[in-house]
Amino acid sequence: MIVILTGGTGGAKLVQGLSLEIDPKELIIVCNTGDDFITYGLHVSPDLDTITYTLAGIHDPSKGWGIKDDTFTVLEWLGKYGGETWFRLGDRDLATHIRRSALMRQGRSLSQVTARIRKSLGIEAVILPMSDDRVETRVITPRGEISFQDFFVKTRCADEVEAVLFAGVENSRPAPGVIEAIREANGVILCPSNPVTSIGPILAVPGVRTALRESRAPVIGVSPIIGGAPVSGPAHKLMAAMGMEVSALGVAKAYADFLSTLLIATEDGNLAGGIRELGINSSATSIRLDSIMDRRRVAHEVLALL
Ligand code: FO1
Repeated sequence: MIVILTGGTGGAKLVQGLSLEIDPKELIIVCNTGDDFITYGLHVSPDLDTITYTLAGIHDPSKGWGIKDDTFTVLEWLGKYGGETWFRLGDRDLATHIRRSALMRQGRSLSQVTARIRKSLGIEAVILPMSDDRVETRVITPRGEISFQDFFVKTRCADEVEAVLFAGVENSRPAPGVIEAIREANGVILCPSNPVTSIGPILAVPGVRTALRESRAPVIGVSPIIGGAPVSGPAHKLMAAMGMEVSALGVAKAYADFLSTLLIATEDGNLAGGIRELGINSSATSIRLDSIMDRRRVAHEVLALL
């Protein structure tokens, strides 16, 4: 059994490759929920949904989020009534949010609802939120504290970042099954997701980091940084704001207390010595995940390292 820790868009590419290289029944995927927010009274869980849609084969590969061929009629009409439209919720995607929110209002937990949705879509891999408790990633900017979606989507990462915090994390508990999965795993994989806002919140849930440190299974990471620049998204801005070096070495340092091996880009091969000094092995290869073939190949290499 393999446990995968992931965020949304970047991580989903490796998750897709892994699901094609190994029996999906052997995968337990733990997703970041720090990006979750409420809009129009609906609970939006972007990373859970990106992983779910990817494994169901209904994701939109061009946008990296949402459902392929979705339409935006409801959003258009909300706009006509003066509603906010900066967060592009598609019509089909809205069905997920309506169903999730209705079940949660009836008292179901986020992990129970996530299980129902993935089973409805025929997904065999287990998908778990990092926590059933509300943890909210907040970005501290010169104009004040804003939500992650406000930073990421509404203002397109334009704000200067002073710090990032995970509101509510201290009192959160790992979702049922998360710690047990890490303890019993034959291997743990950290996707090439943003170390601050995708993997960071998962590691901040009390008990998760300790379980990784104590795990007897190898923990393999794939670097989200190639040659000093993130493969996608604002990782550089967020890592720099948190005092991290924006490189595969910086990523290795962030995970140094539990990582066995970091898969890095061929062009970052010169960082292997520094990573080695942290007590972490590294393996340099092409880690771009653009095509399905790339995703399968990198997944295969990660599984071989395990
Ligand atoms: N990302 C955007 O850049 N613009 C959007 O309008 C947008 C809508 C959206 C709707 C549903 C969903 O599940 C995700 C959505 N995302 C959108 C992606 C998402 O918010 C981010 O990629 C993640 O939070 C970062 O992992």
